[in-house]
Amino acid sequence: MNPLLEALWYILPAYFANASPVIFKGKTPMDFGKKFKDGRRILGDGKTWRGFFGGLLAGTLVAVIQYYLTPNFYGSLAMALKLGFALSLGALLGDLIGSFIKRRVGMPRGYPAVGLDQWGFIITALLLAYPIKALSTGQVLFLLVVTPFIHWGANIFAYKMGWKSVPW
Ligand code: CTP
Ligand code: MG
Ligand code: K
Repeated sequence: MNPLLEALWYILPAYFANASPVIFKGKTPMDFGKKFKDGRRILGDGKTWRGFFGGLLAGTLVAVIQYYLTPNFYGSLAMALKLGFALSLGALLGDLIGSFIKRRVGMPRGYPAVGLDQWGFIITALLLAYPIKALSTGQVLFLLVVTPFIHWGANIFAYKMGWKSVPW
């Protein structure tokens, strides 16, 4: 496989984990409506338990499907499961860290934070998955460059589909 295509194939579960909460979104917020010391919400209503676990499941499932399409890329189903789970958990945790930071600087839920929204989830996904299966430096840089564009494209698509109320 071309190394750049390989990098996109590798990161796919993280993209799905990050995007699917838009569809799975639930009601109970992960911070249970609680406020931080600064009087603002810890995470806000945009982060729900259902979205979190739905994203975790969707991302891991994507890796399982990928395994059956390209078994040699993963070597074993267990490897695909581990990698898919780590990428998904990383993506979702990065998104939570992003929301925590956004609330601390006073940005309301849904407010676009350029940089944080597009890179936060990918950096934590790469960090958690790296010990399981490493990418080359070139592949990591490639993903850092293309992810904001894919993120924007996916959000515009979700907006047009009526899944999101804002196109970012
Ligand atoms: N979502 C969810 N649970 C998550 C992550 C996302 O339910 N753990 C859903 C929410 O409905 C959220 C939507 O997916 O509004 C889009 O996610 P995102 O853009 O990350 O959230 P925002 O609403 O923009 O909130 P924030 O400002 O905190 O990023
Ligand atoms: Mg958002
Ligand atoms: K986000």
